Amino acid sequence: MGLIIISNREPYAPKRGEDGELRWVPSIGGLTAALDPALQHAGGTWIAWGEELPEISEVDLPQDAPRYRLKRLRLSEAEVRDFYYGFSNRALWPMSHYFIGRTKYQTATWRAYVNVNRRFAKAAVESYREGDLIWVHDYQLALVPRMIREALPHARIGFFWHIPWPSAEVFRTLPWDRELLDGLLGADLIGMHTQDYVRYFQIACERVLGAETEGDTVRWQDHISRMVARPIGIEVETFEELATSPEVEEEADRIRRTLQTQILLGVDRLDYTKGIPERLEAFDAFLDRHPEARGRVTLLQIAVPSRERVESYRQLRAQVEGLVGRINGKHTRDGWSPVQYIYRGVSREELVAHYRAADVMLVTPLRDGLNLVAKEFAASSRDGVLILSRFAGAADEMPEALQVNPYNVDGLAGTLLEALQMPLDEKKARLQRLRERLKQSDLHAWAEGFIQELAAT
Ligand code: ADQ
Repeated sequence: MGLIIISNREPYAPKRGEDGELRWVPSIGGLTAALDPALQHAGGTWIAWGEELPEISEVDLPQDAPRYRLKRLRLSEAEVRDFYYGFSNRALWPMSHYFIGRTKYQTATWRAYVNVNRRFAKAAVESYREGDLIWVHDYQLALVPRMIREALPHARIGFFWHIPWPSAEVFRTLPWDRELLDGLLGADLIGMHTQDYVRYFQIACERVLGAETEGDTVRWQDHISRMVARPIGIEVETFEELATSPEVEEEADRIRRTLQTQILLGVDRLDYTKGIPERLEAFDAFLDRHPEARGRVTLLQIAVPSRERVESYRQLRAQVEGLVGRINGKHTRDGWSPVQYIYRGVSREELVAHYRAADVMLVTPLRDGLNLVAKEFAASSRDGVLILSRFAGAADEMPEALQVNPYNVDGLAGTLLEALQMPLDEKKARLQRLRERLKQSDLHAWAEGFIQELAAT
């Protein structure tokens, strides 16, 4: 029995070294870390969009000891524009995160979405061998389960939706609400991060399709799909080891020595769902209210460039840079600036050194499917405090974090003070409980658990 993984992003990307040699470099992010080992173990195929060097259509991976085949779909410029930036990131992404005002529902981009989903499904059908398990990932590929099901009625198909599933009233604003649900319900097992998302999905199935739901199932057109709430985990030990390695400790010390203050940290893709402007406003309000903190606290915000071809992302960048400038202009004195802003991706070592150096981690999305940064910080920190939005899926599993409403700027400013003043033994106790829970369901358990359940359907 082999495994077929289907995702928009590929697990390894081709990079040409200075010597001209081609190397396949693992992609950053949880999906590769979780599924690459699983696929190496099972053997099979990974199907994804080959963004760099699209002329390479297939490769066996990992490069030095191949265990599975990566099939790379070549998307045309128009497909990238309409399927990826258009429908996935201007319709489904804002809608699922409750930003209806930012959606652009356009028939032309929907058509591209259908066509590209069909291409992914076709590639899966071609790769399929009797008994294989098929696991499709995320909102870019919601129609793929149905499309595969039509060609392979008896295949075992799983799907994981990595972003929030919104309330049915928000979901129903999508002009293709029926089609999307029907597409997903081609799967036998549908995973989401929280029980709430599962419940909202079932309500949408009832209202939009008139499907029957019972317990954790949805029955639609004589097929039963089972739902599972299974939040993704991280590689806890990898982060713990990295965090306590001499290089990372040294880098963390260097960050502390450079800043010479307590450190508040934010690490996000630069995305309007992540609540970065609200976080900056809260820090500004905090400095207004606590002049004694000036010169003693720095907010370090690391933002990874993201989806810059979409207008709202460019606007957000300008807004954030404007806010950083305004706050620094207002409070800077005697060689201290309140906000340090880094606009680029950083290496994992650098990232963990920042987690290690931080006194307080601010994870304050307005809406987030789960949020891996919160978990990575909890695994890496020595004695820091996690402030976590109640609108991140991870909040369910992390009651020891200081939970906040990110829309409440004054409330958040108050929580900052509480975090900065928290006694050491309380900080350690909270972190320890967080870490114990992270270990109970780490990244590999997440992937293996899902695959086992899919195999049992
Ligand atoms: P994302 O929206 O990308 O993921 P998140 O879960 O926080 O959000 O994952 C981001 C990843 O990128 C983390 O692993 C983090 O370490 C890394 N990262 C962030 N900033 C970085 C930087 N400056 N440099 C380098 N790396 C950086 C989507 C959903 C989430 C869900 C995940 C997984 O939106 O809600 O948790 O998928 O299902």
